[in-house]
Amino acid sequence: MKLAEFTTAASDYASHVDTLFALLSIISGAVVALVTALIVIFLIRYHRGSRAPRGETPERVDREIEIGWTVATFFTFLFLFWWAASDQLTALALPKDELEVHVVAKQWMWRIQHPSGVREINELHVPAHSNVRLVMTSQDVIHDLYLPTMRLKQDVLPDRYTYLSFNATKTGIFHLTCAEFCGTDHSVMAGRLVVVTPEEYARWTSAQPEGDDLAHQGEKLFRSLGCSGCHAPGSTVHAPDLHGLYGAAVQLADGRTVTADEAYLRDCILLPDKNRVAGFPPLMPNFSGSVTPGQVVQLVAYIKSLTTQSTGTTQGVAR
Ligand code: HEC
Ligand SMILES: [Cu+2]
Repeated sequence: MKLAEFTTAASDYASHVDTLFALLSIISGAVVALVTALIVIFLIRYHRGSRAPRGETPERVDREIEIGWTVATFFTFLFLFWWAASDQLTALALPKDELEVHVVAKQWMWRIQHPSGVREINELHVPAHSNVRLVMTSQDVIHDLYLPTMRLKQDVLPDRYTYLSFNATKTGIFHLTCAEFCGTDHSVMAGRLVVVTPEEYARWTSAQPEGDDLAHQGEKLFRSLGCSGCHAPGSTVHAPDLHGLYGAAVQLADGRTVTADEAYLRDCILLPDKNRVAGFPPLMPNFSGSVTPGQVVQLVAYIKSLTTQSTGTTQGVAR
């Protein structure tokens, strides 16, 4: 299969962006044409020595023209703003029952981890007609994931999660690049977005050995890093039970109440001082020097699976 053109629109959202772009081009073109035409007309009509009347325009006409064009432009821009904003908001609203794929950027490659545990580098396989959500972080500097055929672009930052959601409507091979100058080899930090049918995707991920998905990898780390020593039921340290934590509201020692989302879980591991849980001794150690971003992804997947276990951790793959 050939790499598709940058200009291919491979999702409904991409088509919306294209429509908006065409509309903006038409409006801009019309304004350029109008201004140019007026310049030329006035140039000819009022050239030196012409007999065109040069008296003052009546005040009423002046005012009407002034109000007319101000109101017209105002509403045109308001309409464009509404149009663009509603498209953008639809793209940002995270769809339900999505396939969550983790992306870790580093100089100069993209590391991808699927919920089934399958990993790939500089290639992102996704099923067509499925809501895909990318959960992205960087291991070093600021990168930016750019999927031109989806008309999507998002900064990928160290120590933070950012997200991109899309639903590919076309199968094929598309561009995937870094759109933020990130060092010497920035220009080679490119890859391929491979959109396959859901059946092919399921076949592709199930080639991975059983029990090696992200959550299981995280569970192993949870033991080897000693987390379980404190967090397991019956440990001598008074540490919170992590079952049912994901998505729940957590009361913090400083009085804040926060929702335990991915960013929160990540912060608990890397920046424990930021979120001390109320009612527990502040004993959660800082793991920022001893775990890689990839391992944090696995730990977070494991902690999430403690809540979503009934539905299984590899759900969302073979849909
Ligand atoms: C020395 C014991 C100890 C170890 C080891 C430890 N923790 Fe903790 N952890 C705690 C305590 C105590 C708290 C609650 C108080 C606080 O926030 O410091 C906590 C809080 C947490 C929270 C927030 C829980 C909540 O209810 O909001 C998470 C998530 C967490 N730990 C994950 C981990 C992970 C992952 C590891 C291994 C990489 C780990 N912990 C290792 C003691 C520990
Ligand atoms: Cu980059």
